[in-house]
Order: sequence, then structure tokens, then C-alpha cells
Amino acid sequence: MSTAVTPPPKKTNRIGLEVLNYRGSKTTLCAGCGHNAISERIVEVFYELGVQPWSVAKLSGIGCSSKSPAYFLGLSHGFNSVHGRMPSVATGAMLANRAIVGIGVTGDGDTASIGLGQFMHLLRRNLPFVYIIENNGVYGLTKGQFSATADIGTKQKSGVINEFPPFDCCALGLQWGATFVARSFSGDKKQLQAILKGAIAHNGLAVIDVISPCTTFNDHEGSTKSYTYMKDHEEPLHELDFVPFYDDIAVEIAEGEVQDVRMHDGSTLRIKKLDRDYDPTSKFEALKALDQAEKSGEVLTGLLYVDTNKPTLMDMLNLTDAPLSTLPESMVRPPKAVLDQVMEELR
Ligand SMILES: Cc1ncc(C[n+]2csc(CCOP(=O)(O)OP(=O)(O)O)c2C)c(N)n1
Ligand code: SF4
Ligand SMILES: [Mg+2]
Repeated sequence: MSTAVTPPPKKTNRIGLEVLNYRGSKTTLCAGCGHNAISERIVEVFYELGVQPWSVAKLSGIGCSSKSPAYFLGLSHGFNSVHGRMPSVATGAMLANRAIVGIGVTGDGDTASIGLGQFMHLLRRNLPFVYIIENNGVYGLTKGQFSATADIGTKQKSGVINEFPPFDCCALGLQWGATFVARSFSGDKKQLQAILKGAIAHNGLAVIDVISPCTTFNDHEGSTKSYTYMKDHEEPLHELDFVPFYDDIAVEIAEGEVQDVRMHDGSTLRIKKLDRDYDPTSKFEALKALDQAEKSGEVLTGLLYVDTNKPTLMDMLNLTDAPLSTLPESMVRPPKAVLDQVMEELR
């Protein structure tokens, strides 16, 4: 008589894949680095949403943060670009294939120092793209120099104090055109998952600034990007829940307690009030809240701003619904007679 035990069925998502299919290579980042926690959240949300990994393009610049796409979504397309230049590569990739889900991972140095010009132009174009800034206030890969997001008065490991005012990437995003702006903390699992899901469902540029402590160079006393500082100063604006389009949302909720934001794909981002009234559809309110938080040393987290109506770059360029990369050459290349005519007109 056989004594073989049938193994339990493997847990799969709605498209029949296991979480393993969403993982990448083993991380080479330092133990405890906030960037590793963010990679884990990315794996979880793509698995939970049942996104086909081969329909995703992951892009990055240079830095410890920019190395991290190697550690998630191993079956996706990937491009590790030049320091600070990911936005232009991402714009090209997304224009070539608008059907793809685009996700970029960058650092505070990559975005707010060398890449600031590229970041600003990405903002004004409202490209449908998830742009994650893994913000540790330093250049981790090159041994911990201050980046342009380091707060005034924050102390380097060597004792040097930063005297320059920081760029707040969320404030820049708000002012220059991003249509989904959020801040989170790598240690806030539930909030970061909901924000990432909302960003993936959003049709427009989603900027997510995630405070992500660098355990090797910026996790000491006197740093405002350390685990201890974040645990003491994180101030969630609200509680977030994400209800995907394929789930039933029929839950009894008392009036005034939640604000539902309907996303492009039919999903809902459900915002539950905490102890303050906050309307994430008001840009003015978002900027005011950030300004007050900066003065009080709080780190506001949650969905700061969302606008689901603004035209995207695809709308502005009048792109065909079919991705350009799928069109035959006869449709994307003008025939010789037309090119000859253009040349004639330029004479
Ligand atoms: C054009 C160019 N300039 C400078 C560098 C050196 N460099 C590599 S990573 C880096 C900063 C990385 O900081 P950040 O983007 O914050 O990423 P982190 O390592 O902190 O995650 C710098 C200055 C480079 N690789 N290329
Ligand atoms: S140096 Fe800092 S940012 Fe880089 S992997 Fe180590 S802890 Fe992370
Ligand atoms: Mg950094």
C-alpha cells in the first residue's frame, strides 16, 4: 500500500502564478537596507494584483536603489540606465509600448541631484508611470555623502552638519504636474502596499517618495532619515485600502468616514479618515500640509494628492490605442513619395 502524501496545492494568484514568479535575484544590498523592504512590497503587490510580470517594464538609474530592480520581477523587462537619466529612457519605452506597466526605481541622489532636470520634465508630461524614489538622504552607493533631500541640520556619520535646504520631491511633484503624489516609509508595510497598488492603477504619473533608511551610512542619531527618527515622526494622513476592480466593494461604511477615489481601471482607493480632515484632491491643501510638516519636523505619509482627470502624455500626443511597437512598418513609416514631398517643401 502506498504511503505517499499528496502535497498541498500551490498558492497562486488570479492568473495562476505563484509569488515565486514575481521574485528576482537574491539581494546584494546591506542587511536592513530600506530598499530591500520596498522590493518585497513590489513583489507582493504585483503578485496580489495578478499583473502579468512579462507586461511590466522596470527601469532605474544608478545607485543602491537603482540596483534593486534586479531583486524583483525577474520575468519582467528591465533597463538599468545612466545616473539620473531614467526618466527619458522610461518616456521612450512607454511611448513605444503604452500597454506595458512601467515602474521606475530611483534614489534621492539619482532624482534630486544629478537627475533633477530629467525629473522636472517627467513631471510636466504626466507620463503614465510609477516613479518610486527610495529616499535615504544620502548617496549610499558612493559612501554616504549628503544628497539634495537631506534636511537642514541633519548630521553625517562623520559629524558634518548639512546646512543646505532640501528639495522635497513630493512638493516638486505637486507643483510641476504629477497626478498621484504619495509619501511612505519602507517600514510601513500596509500603507506602502496600498499606495503602490493605487499607483499601478493610476493613469498618469505617480510619484512615490519612500523614506528608506540606509543602515550603513545614515541610520544614526542626528539623521532625519533613520529608522528611529521615522518611528518617532511618521504622521500618517489617513489609512488607505485598495480594492481592485475584480473584487466586490460592497461594505457598509458610515457616511463621512471614507473618501473613495475611483481609479482608471475600475479599482478603488479607499481613504479612511484619521484624526485630521484631509482632501487629497486639493493641491493647495497638500502643499500647505507639507509646509506645516516641514516646520514641525513631522514626516507626513499617505496619499498627498490625486487627480484622475488630467490628460496624459499619450492623450496629448494623440497616440493610437494599439501600442506603436505592434504596428506594421507600413503604418509607422511614411512611404517614399511622402518623404520626397516633404524634402521638396523644405527646398
Ligand atoms: C554620471 C555619474 N556621476 C556620478 C556617478 C557616481 N554615483 C553613483 S551612484 C551615486 C549616488 C547614488 O545615490 P542615490 O541615487 O541616492 O542612491 P542610493 O545609493 O542612496 O540608493 C553617484 C553620485 C555615476 N555613477 N555616474
Ligand atoms: S549602503 Fe546604504 S543604501 Fe546602499 S545597500 Fe547599504 S544600506 Fe542600502
Ligand atoms: Mg540615496
